[in-house]
Amino acid sequence: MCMSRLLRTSRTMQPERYDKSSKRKFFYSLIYILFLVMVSFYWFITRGPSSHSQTAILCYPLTLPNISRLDLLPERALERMLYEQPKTMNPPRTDVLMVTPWFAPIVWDGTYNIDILNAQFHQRNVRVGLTVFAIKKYTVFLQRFIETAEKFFMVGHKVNYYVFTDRPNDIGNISLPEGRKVVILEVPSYKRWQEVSMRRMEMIRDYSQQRFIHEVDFLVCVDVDMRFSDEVGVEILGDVFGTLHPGFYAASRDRFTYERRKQSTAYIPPDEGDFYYAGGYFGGTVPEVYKLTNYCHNEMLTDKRNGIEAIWHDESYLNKYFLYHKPTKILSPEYLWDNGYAVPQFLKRRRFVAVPKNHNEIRNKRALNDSPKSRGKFHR
Ligand code: 5GW
Ligand code: MN
Repeated sequence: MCMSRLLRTSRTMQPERYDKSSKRKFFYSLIYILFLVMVSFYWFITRGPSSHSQTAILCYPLTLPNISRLDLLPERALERMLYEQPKTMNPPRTDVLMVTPWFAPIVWDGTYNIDILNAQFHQRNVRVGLTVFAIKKYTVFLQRFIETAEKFFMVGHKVNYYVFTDRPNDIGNISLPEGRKVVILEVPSYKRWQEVSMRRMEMIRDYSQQRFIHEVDFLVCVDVDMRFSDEVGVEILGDVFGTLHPGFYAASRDRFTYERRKQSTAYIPPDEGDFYYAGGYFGGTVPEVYKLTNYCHNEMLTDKRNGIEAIWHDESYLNKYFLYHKPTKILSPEYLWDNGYAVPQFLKRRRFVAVPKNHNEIRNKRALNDSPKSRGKFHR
């Protein structure tokens, strides 16, 4: 009697207890699963899908094939080419410096084979942006600049001409063959010519971030008061390059017109300096040009806050940058010449030459009297 009651009660009690604890278990497992889902979701969004796939490979090295990025690199080989053998004991030029102490080549005629370089750059389908500023009256230089560039600049490669101007209506429609085009970028003009020249750094920086990075692989940034008169090709391209100023290739460092006032961020002491680089010709990959222009612009702003402006403006900041961020390639004065200088023996080609300008006509009169620039480039 007692037993049966006990049994009955236990029979009736047990299923009830079982039901309650299973519900609780179910509830706890649900929370546990939810927790797992949340943790993995958090891990996924913070670490990203790239580490996700890597971890999979690391976790299951035996079940998944160990494919790395290195196995997916495209195979590129040159075609058979016939050309003169390079001679270890017979360098192509002995009259000029062909390489810097940090192993950056200096580009001179006769030191490279353009066919090999073209084959390499065609394989990579390289796109080049040529930036040029035509502010105020300097729009007059644009027509000749582009016409001669079409004859000599990166022939056979993809080129975007980026024309920064405050007068987009002054620039007629320029139609170019497939793969080459003119892009007009409307920008403000500054009153002081020093500012016109210096603000190029800021504008190249900003457009590198917004636009150039999506459109081209390399940037070449030059003056507009110029004409191309011989080939300028992919031999100039590299991570970051500067150009030897035609007025200083033979000068000793203490004669360079670096900024010599310690108060300026562009200051370089007389016992430092490799070369005097020209402000009117530099370039490189878009990220490298971004870093360079960002540096130069920020140093200029710091100087402005301190009430000082470097003696040769953007050129001074560029020279400071290249002193402590060595260029990976250097262009010889073949790439930036001025016929006001006597043509020396070693100069086999003049590829990009300054167009003489009537200073009174092209620059405004007031500007002519307020800076060393008015004394002219041959009297530095
Ligand atoms: C105007 C007056 C004096 C100096 C520069 C300018 C000026 C320069 C201008 O009014 N508009 C303009 O677009 N520039 C840009 O800055 C041009 O791209 C020009 O090539 C560059 C550098 O100025 P340059 O070429 O007069 O400097 P230098 O050292 O080659 O004579
Ligand atoms: Mn110029």
